[in-house]
Amino acid sequence: MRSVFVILGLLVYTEAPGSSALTPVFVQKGKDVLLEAMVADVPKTFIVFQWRFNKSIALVSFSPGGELTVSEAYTRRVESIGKTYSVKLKNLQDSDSGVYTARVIKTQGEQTVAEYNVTVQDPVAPVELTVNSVSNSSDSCNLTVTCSTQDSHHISSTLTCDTKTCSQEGGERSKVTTSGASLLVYLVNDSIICNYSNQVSWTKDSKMIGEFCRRHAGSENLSAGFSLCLVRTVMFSVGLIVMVSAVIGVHLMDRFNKQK
Ligand SMILES: *[C@@H]1O[C@H](CO)[C@@H](O)[C@H](O)[C@H]1NC(C)=O
Ligand SMILES: *[C@@H]1O[C@H](CO)[C@@H](O)[C@H](O)[C@H]1NC(C)=O
Ligand SMILES: *[C@@H]1O[C@H](CO)[C@@H](O)[C@H](O)[C@H]1NC(C)=O
Ligand SMILES: *[C@@H]1O[C@H](CO)[C@@H](O)[C@H](O)[C@H]1NC(C)=O
Ligand SMILES: *[C@@H]1O[C@H](CO)[C@@H](O)[C@H](O)[C@H]1NC(C)=O
Ligand SMILES: *[C@@H]1O[C@H](CO)[C@@H](O)[C@H](O)[C@H]1NC(C)=O
Ligand SMILES: CC(=O)N[C@H]1CO[C@H](CO)[C@@H](O)[C@@H]1O
Repeated sequence: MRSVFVILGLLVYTEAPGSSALTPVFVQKGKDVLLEAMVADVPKTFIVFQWRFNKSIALVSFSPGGELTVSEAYTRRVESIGKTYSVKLKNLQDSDSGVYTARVIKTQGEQTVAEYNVTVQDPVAPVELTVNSVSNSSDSCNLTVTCSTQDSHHISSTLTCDTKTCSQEGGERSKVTTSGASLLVYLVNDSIICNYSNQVSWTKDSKMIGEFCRRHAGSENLSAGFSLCLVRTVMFSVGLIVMVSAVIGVHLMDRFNKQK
């Protein structure tokens, strides 16, 4: 009889953690995180409602009356949100990365009601996109660019332009760093863009291709060329009209004088 009880207890215990999914949450270092208890799941009668870190470390406990007890290690870092059993953990540091679990302890066992996998990340470092080399001719222009991050990651890419469009050799270039940030170099319209990002932040740098390949792609180039041509035509026409008018004027004046 006793062994049946133990087996049942084990069943309840092993089944409970699977009852709620582990939700991934990314937080920027120094910011706060809201740990929401799925309040609808909280049974009416329980002994204690508890938030734990990495299964073993207690953060806070709520009594059925809603009374809050904050563990010593978390004093002034935890705030309860209304009467919902949800808590806000403030000023997160790297050591706060881990699994946060809300558990309801009842006379007949424990139940997990919410579970979060919190990852604390630093914002990504600034990036700089540099043009390493330009080779151009009358009908093509090639560029090699390198994107460097201030934390020493690099990625290079080669661009080939004909008189109308530019393309990136091998398509978009990307790289994922060991800390999980991704570095991406890609072409949009007539700019080459480098984007360094993680789950909490991103930085970018970009260059207009037109700065390096004058005759080639670049939305200004063709329209600029066109407007330059227009200006020349207008100026030439105005000049011609002035000259013709002058000639006619002189001629008319001459005739007028002769008639006199
Ligand atoms: C919490 O668990 C994570 C892995 O889930 C581990 O990386 C981290 O060091 C643990 N933190 C503490 C304080 O135990
Ligand atoms: C929590 O998320 C981090 C980052 O995505 C991952 O590396 C880790 O394996 C996750 N931990 C658990 C227990 O799922
Ligand atoms: C640019 O690259 C293309 C393809 O690799 C090549 O055909 C072209 O000659 C190059 N142009 C210049 C100016 O180097
Ligand atoms: C190629 O680049 C050089 C240096 O930037 C520039 O002086 C030259 O005019 C360019 N040639 C063409 C055909 O665009
Ligand atoms: C690219 O050009 C199109 C058309 O001019 C514009 O609508 C779009 O916003 C541009 N994209 C970017 C990323 O600048
Ligand atoms: C850079 O990448 C991040 C993450 O993918 C994205 O949210 C952001 O809009 C991108 N920035 C630019 C300028 O494309
Ligand atoms: C080569 C190229 O893309 N040229 C652009 C120059 O400007 C015109 C008018 O704005 C654009 O239509 C072209 O795409």
